[in-house]
Amino acid sequence: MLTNPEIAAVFERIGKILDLRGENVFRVRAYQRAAQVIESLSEELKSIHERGGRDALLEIPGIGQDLADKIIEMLATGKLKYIAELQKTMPKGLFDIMEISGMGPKKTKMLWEKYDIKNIAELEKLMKSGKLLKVKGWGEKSVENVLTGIAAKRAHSGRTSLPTGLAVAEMLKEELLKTGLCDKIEIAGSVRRRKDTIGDLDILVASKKPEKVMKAFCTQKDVAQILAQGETKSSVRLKNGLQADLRVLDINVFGAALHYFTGSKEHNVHIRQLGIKHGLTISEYGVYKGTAEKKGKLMASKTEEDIYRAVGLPFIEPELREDKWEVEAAQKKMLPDLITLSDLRGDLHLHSNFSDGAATMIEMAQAAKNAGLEYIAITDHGSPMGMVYGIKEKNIKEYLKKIDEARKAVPGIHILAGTEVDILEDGSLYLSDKILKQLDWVVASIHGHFKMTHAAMTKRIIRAIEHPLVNVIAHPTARLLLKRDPIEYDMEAVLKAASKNNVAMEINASIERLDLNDLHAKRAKELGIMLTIDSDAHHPRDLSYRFGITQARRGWIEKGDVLNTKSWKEFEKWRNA
Ligand code: DGT
Ligand code: CA
Ligand code: CA
Ligand code: ZN
Repeated sequence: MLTNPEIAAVFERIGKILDLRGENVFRVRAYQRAAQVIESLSEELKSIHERGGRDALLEIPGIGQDLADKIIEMLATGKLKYIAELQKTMPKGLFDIMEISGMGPKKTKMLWEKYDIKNIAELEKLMKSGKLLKVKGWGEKSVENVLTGIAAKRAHSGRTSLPTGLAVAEMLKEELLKTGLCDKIEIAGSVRRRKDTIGDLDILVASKKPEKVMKAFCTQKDVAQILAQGETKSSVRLKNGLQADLRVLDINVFGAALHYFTGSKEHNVHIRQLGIKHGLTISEYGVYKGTAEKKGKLMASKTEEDIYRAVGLPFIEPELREDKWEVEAAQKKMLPDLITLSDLRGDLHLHSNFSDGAATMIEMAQAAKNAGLEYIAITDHGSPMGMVYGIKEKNIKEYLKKIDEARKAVPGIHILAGTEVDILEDGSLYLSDKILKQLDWVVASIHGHFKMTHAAMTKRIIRAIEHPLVNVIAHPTARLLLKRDPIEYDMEAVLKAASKNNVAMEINASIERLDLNDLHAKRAKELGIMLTIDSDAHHPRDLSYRFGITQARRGWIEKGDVLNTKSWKEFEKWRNA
C-alpha cells in the first residue's frame, strides 16, 4: 500500500538513476513525467486500480504498459524490484547527494567519476577544499549553493512535507477503518493543524477492542519496525521512514484526547492555564473541577466543542492552534472566518508551453474552466534563464496573439495576458516597461542570485515592489520546502512596501513551495495587503490549490483577504483602480 507521493518518488528516483547512468533521455523523461502526473492526481492510484484495474491505470497520461505493471507491483507489495536492482549498481550515498539543492544527476555523476564522491560528508569536504573553484561548470556560486543545500538538508532532516504526511495518514486511516473495529478515528497532531512540515503522524481511535486495533496497526505491511506496542499506545516506523503513533481510547474521552493530541503543545498550555483560572484541570482525559491533586467532577470530555465550552470559548479551528493569539481572539469573539477551497474563483499565476509549461494555453484555459474557475492569468516567464524560454522583445506580439486565440477557443473563462517576470540582481525587471505595458497582469519573482546580504536583498525586492507595473510578488521567499531555505531579507520592510504600493503577495500553492508561509501571510493580512493563492501550474494537472488554502488558513486568512476570491467584475474593479 503505497500512496501517490510515494510512488511518484520511486519513479522520480528511477529517472534520476537512469539520468546519472547516462541512459536514453527519453526513458529518463518518461519516469520524470510519470512522477509529475502521479503527484498531481486527485485520486489515489490504489483506488483507481481497485475501480478499473490495469486498464484504468493505462488511461492516465504518461502511464504505459511497463509503468502500469510497476505501479501494480508497488500497490501489491509495497516495493519495486526494478529500483532495488538499480540501486545496487551504485553507492547509496549518491541518492542523498542527488537530492541536495544545487546538485542533481549530472553533477553527481561528474563528481562521482572524477573525484570518487560517494556521500554527503565527502561532498562537503570537496566543496570546502576549493578544488572546484576553477573547474568548468562549477565556480564559487555553485559551490556555495551546494554547501547551503547540505546545511538545509541537515536542518530539515527528520521532517516530511505536509502533502506527503497527509496522504500517508489518510491511507493509514483507511486501513484501520477496514478492520471494522473503530467507532471513531481522527488524524491529530501537526497534520491536523496542517503545518507545512510534520515530524510524525498521530492517529486516534475510539474502539471497544483496543488490543485488536493495536495488532492490526502494528502488522500492516507498511510497517518496517515496531517501536512500541502497548495497550493504549503504539508507535511504528513505516517503510517510507515516517513514524506513526496510534492511541486507542474510550469513546467517552475522545474529544479531550483529540484536543490534547492535536496540539500544538503551546496552545494546550494556554488552554490549560485558562482552565486553572476557571478552577478546572484539563488533561487528555477531560476537563475536571478542582486541581490535579484533588480532582472533582468530570465537566467535559466527549467532543472538542465541549472542551472549549468548559473554558468559555467557541471552537477554535485546528489550523489556528499555535498560541499565536487565537485564544485571545476566541475570548474577544474575533476569530477569523477562514477561507475555504470553494472561495477561489480565479488563478493568477500559471504557465503554458510558451515558456516552461507542458501544455498549450488552450489546454490550460480549458482545464481551469473545467475546474470551475471564472478567470485566469497566463503568466509565462520573462527570464534570462534560457531553459524556460518565454517572453522576449521579439516575440511579445506572438504571445499576445496566442492568448487571443485561447480566448476565442475557450469561451466562458476570462483570460488575462500576464507574465512572471524575473526580479534581477539589482531589483530591476527582466522585461522592459514597453513590454510590460502591453500585458494585463504582472507577477514578479526571484529565480536566481539567492545569496545576497540581508540589506541588498531587501532593497532588491522593494525596488521591484515599487515598480509601477508590478501587481504581485510570487513565491516571495523562493524557498523549496525542505530543500532550499528561504532567501533572507527584512520581511517587515518588504511587507510595508507592498502595503504602501498596493502590491499583492502570493501564497504559492505548489507543494514544492507553500510560500508565503503561515506567519508571513498573517503579518501581510495585518498590514492590509491583498494576497493571491495561485497554483503556479505548469501542467493542467497542477491546477491545485488545496495546500495553498491550508497554508492561508494557518495564516488566519479570510475570503476577503484574497484577490482571486473576487468575482471577475470585482477583480477587474480592483485591477483598474
Ligand atoms: P510534529 O509531530 O513535530 O510535527 O508536531 P506535533 O504537534 O504533531 O507533536 P507531537 O507528535 O510530538 O505530539 C502531538 C501532540 O500531542 C502535540 O501537538 C501536543 C500533544 N503533546 C505531546 N506532548 C505533549 C506535552 O508534553 N505537553 C502537552 N501539553 N501536549 C503534548
Ligand atoms: Ca506529530
Ligand atoms: Ca507523535
Ligand atoms: Zn511560475
